[in-house]
Amino acid sequence: MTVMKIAGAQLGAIQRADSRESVVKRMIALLDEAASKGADMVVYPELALTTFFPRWYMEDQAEIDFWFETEMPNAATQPLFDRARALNIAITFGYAEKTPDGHYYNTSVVTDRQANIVGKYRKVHLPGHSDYDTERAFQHLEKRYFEPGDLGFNVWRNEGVVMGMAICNDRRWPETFRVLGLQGVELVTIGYNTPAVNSQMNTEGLEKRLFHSDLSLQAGAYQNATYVAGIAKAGMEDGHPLMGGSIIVDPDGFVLSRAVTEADELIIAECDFAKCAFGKSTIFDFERHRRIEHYGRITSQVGVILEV
Ligand code: CDT
Repeated sequence: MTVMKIAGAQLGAIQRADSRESVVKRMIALLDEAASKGADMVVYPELALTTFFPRWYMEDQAEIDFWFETEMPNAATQPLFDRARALNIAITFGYAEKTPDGHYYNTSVVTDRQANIVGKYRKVHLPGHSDYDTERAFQHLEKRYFEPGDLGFNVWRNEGVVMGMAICNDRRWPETFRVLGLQGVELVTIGYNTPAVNSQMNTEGLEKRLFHSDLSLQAGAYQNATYVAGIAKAGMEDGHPLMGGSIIVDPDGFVLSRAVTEADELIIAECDFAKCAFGKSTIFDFERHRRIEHYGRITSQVGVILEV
């Protein structure tokens, strides 16, 4: 039975001019803090190395490529991997990936405690739009800069725990968690960059945004009897506010640890993965209770078909 101390390393704002090297220094400071608190694993946000660049409309491919990593680890991130290995701490973080054959993904990787990359995930649910949208208060151009992930939702047995990854908007889709749940997932790590305001509804406040994040993460944890770590990049970034609200959730859906700032902040929770077994063998024993004969629409239909 595995018990791990899981830390969430919320990052405060990263400005457009901030270098990868300066961000990695902040990530290492949080890693050192996590080590001092006995953490076994640290979870960082989506697109952790740079500002949330999809808020900026760009046409020049060279300008776009600046935000992407062509290898991982690379010169800027090697110190993070080196420190994680020295501290014997597993890590997971997100970055923009450009593949050797020219594909662009919103990606995350997870390492073991020796800093070997053992898993990679490419974001499936890309929110936002592809072209400049004059109706929005600000842009969210993930559909412009990324392709939908081609790897699916996978799990890895890492350090004795069945781990899966998802990224930001994925957390709002129950399909994400269920596909991982069907592979016995015990820890889902999810980095995010969520604007604190809705670009299409200026009356929607922070309270509702935080509630929807909690609701999604807690429901995903409970309904699949898994721990979930949802970790933000937060704060006033390039003049645009990102919400905080990083949480670690247990398999009953309860929040074990919550960030209280919108800055660099470490949260930590002891996770006893034996606690996943009860829900997985009772109310969410999928083998006994799921009725797939009634779920066909989930994979055969995308949008709503109104038949009444
Ligand atoms: N990064 C990311 O996926 N953010 C989205 C914003 C949705 S509004 C276009 C999220 O779901 O938090």
